[in-house]
Amino acid sequence: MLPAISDAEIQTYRSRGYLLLESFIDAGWVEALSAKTDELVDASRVADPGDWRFDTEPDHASDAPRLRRINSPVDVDPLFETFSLDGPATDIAEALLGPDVRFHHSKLNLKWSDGGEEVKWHQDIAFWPHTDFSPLTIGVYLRDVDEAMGPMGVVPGSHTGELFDLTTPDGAWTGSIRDEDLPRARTEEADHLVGPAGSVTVHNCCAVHGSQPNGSDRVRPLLLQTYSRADSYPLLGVGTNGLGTRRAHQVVRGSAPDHLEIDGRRMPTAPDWFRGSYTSIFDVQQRTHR
Ligand SMILES: O=C(O)CCC(=O)C(=O)O
Repeated sequence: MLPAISDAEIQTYRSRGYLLLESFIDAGWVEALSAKTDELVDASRVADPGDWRFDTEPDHASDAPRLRRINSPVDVDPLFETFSLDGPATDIAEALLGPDVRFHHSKLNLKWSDGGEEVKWHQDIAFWPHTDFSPLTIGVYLRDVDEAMGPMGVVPGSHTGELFDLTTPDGAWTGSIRDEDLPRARTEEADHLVGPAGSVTVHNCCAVHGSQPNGSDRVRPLLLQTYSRADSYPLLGVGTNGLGTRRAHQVVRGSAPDHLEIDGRRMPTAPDWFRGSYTSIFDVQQRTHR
């Protein structure tokens, strides 16, 4: 199969740490994903407060929904599951990371009209440390997105630069780069990625990125899915936004490695125990043949 994106695009991702692929996803997919998103927004009107699927703004109401995010869409509907685990987004991940690719998590950031909240400058790797820096996030705009809508902004080349603390000086987690560090993060150089519905953003886990509030009268749905190389492991199982579901961490292209190299030593990998296959050392040792 031909790679989903060109060699030049792959080189651009490697050197700049991000990509914009305008109008990349075909209209059929965009319409289907968008219709499903509308259905879920309707479901949020009558959902119980605290429904795990929805992250809402404080003034969300049944007659005037204001969603920040739909959590883990792959666990919410099979359409999102196919798109992220064996669809066009997986194809892009394979072109950039392949042949062996692991899925980490997904989310659908709505950024509602008339003031949908900003995402402050940050680097994703601090939220979910991995054993390498291969993780990347692929975003798909489900509507046309312009500058006024708080598009994804990424600082070119920041993926190979300083890794910033996302805490206060006394160590409290803020999830954003400290104000005094922002000049070093060169955020004024950010490229704000706009494009028609179906446009794709890709950013590396170390790239400094963020987005402004949505000042327009249109919602800005951005479907985000994160992948890594299959031999990259999330540390402490953290970072699927608290949802360590069956789908998280699965290998979606190629196969899982049977060995890893750590500190220059080759060691065997363990099965994916989080899938529920672990019983106990007694059980597994007595059950298996030598
Ligand atoms: O939705 C956005 O504009 C940025 C999202 C983001 O950076 C994140 O959720 O980590």
